[in-house]
Amino acid sequence: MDKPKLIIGDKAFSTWSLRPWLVLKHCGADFDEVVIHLDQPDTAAEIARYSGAGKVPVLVVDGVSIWDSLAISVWAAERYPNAGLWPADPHARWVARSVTCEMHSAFGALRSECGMGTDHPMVGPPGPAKVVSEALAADIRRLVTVFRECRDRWGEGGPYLFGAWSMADAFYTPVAARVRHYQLDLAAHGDDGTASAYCAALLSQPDFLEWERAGLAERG
Ligand SMILES: N[C@@H](CCC(=O)N[C@@H](CS)C(=O)NCC(=O)O)C(=O)O
Repeated sequence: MDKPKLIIGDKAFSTWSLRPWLVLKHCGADFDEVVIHLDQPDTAAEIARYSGAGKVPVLVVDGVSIWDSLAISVWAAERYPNAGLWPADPHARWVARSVTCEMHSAFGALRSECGMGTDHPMVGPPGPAKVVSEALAADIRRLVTVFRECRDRWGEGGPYLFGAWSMADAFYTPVAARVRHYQLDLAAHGDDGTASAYCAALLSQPDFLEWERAGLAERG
């Protein structure tokens, strides 16, 4: 197998890129990184060199492009079966896959109303507090519930959703960054402290801190 190449967007704000990067780091994978700056005149042409879907992240392995953060993460789980990307307990594993897919396909208001970009980076100090719409409030309440249910039932043994760090945590790390940047008040949406402690754990995880340092350096 060739050394895989992960094509990502700017570390300061490419939330989708962060997920498989965290996953590959967790697996101890040896991979090269190619950063394509987003929102530039040549962004589309640069991405098109790797994927017709026109989005990053893309992982190139043996000349084959795997696009989409979930597809890349599933590749990693297959390639590194002993890395613990999914919980060992089958019940926890079923739910870990469900919450990972829920993050991938839902939370539309959180994504659209709390977007990340040059003016709203996921690194550095928080921006101004967000005025929370009803749709966003519903997403935050759902997040708080997901976090509490997973932590209460399976969180023993570590600070993450299923105790030890798993793929689900990779998918919720950008959420924690949005919560921080937009100063979303989790307690006002039903958090008993579990969700905010979980977000703090994600944002102090060493691989995320490495990504954040690189994102800050990118911004100069
Ligand atoms: N569902 C995709 C979404 C990827 C996505 O939206 N990527 C954004 C960057 S964070 C992108 O490539 N934007 C470039 C563009 O639209 O020009 C995934 O999970 O990988």
